[in-house]
Amino acid sequence: MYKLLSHNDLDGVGCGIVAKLAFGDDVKVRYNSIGGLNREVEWFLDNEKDTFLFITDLSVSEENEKRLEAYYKNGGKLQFIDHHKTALSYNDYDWGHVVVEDEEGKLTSATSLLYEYLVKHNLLEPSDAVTEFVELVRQYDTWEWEKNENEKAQRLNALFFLVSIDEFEETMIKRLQSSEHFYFDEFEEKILDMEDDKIGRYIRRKRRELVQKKVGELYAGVVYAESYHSELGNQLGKENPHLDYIAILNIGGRRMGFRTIHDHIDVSEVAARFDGGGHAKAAGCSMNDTAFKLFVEETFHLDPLHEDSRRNRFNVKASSFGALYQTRSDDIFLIYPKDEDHWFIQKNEEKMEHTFSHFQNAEIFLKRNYQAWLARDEVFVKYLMNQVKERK
Ligand SMILES: [Mn+2]
Repeated sequence: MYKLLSHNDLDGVGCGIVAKLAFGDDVKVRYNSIGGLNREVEWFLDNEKDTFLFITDLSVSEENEKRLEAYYKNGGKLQFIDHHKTALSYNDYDWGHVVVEDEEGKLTSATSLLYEYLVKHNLLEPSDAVTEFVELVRQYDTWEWEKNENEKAQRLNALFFLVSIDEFEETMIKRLQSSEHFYFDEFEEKILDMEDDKIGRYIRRKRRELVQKKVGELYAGVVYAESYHSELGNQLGKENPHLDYIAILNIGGRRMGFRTIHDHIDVSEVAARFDGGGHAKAAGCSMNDTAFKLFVEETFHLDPLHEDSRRNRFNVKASSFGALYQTRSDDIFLIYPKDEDHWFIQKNEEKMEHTFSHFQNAEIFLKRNYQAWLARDEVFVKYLMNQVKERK
């Protein structure tokens, strides 16, 4: 008999799927949250003998680590497989196999490592369909899909969240056993398209609710949302590069998330200010009193950011004729170049003293200090006509 203890995300469940392809009914699989794994390991060590234990995609507590080593030394069968940097010390054990990057420099995932292990030990016959599935899981788990624009990997994860784990597992196993290539069926494509539309509509609505607030030295975009935090944070971040990060408030859950698209910003540091944590690009925290005051009380009265005009033909960013911006207090700004490396801003006909080396820097200055937005073509044309009149 085999037992697999794995994570309850796509990569963790990918391990369960490959294990069941290899062992069929001879493997018992349990998916765990990060916290739940230790109880499962304790239960296993207390109760099960003669079972080969796999642990994938998660680390155990120090105490369980010692107990597992003792179990192994006593003849217990055990294999630990992971791809997290924090687990590299498990390679000191005979039963530990941790690889972050393979020989070709490709980032690994738990599913890709377990698949490789099973094939190498002749426990599973490789096939194109399984190889394709494993690669999608790997790309999703390592964020490589974003760089490669591999939408299929993102859709596989979306599908994973749309159905139950049991249903996902069962469907995928059947498909991988019976098909030459991995695919989504017609019904899945349909619900995934519907999900995409739904996310798109949600983001368009949330875009109009975004407020701007300087918190400490950084500029935050603040928005309330209960769903689709990754997609929302990514999209709002890209549309507002003048903001250092996006703070997403979930009042019902009394939690907040932080997302950034910028390499020079580490939002785990921002979250740490409020006793939270996470990764450089995505982090979160519970909403404590300080966070509530800064992000809720002090932003509630603010007007949302106005969107830039989207379909202009004449008033376009970085134009050598100048780009016109307006504000809620009816100020008019023109960003225009003297030459390639010198950009100026004119505020209501008067040139401001700052000089900028790029158009982008001038725009960031305007948006941070005045919350200005790119005016519509009509406003621009009217502005130019007035200019001509005045010159006559
Ligand atoms: Mn993983």
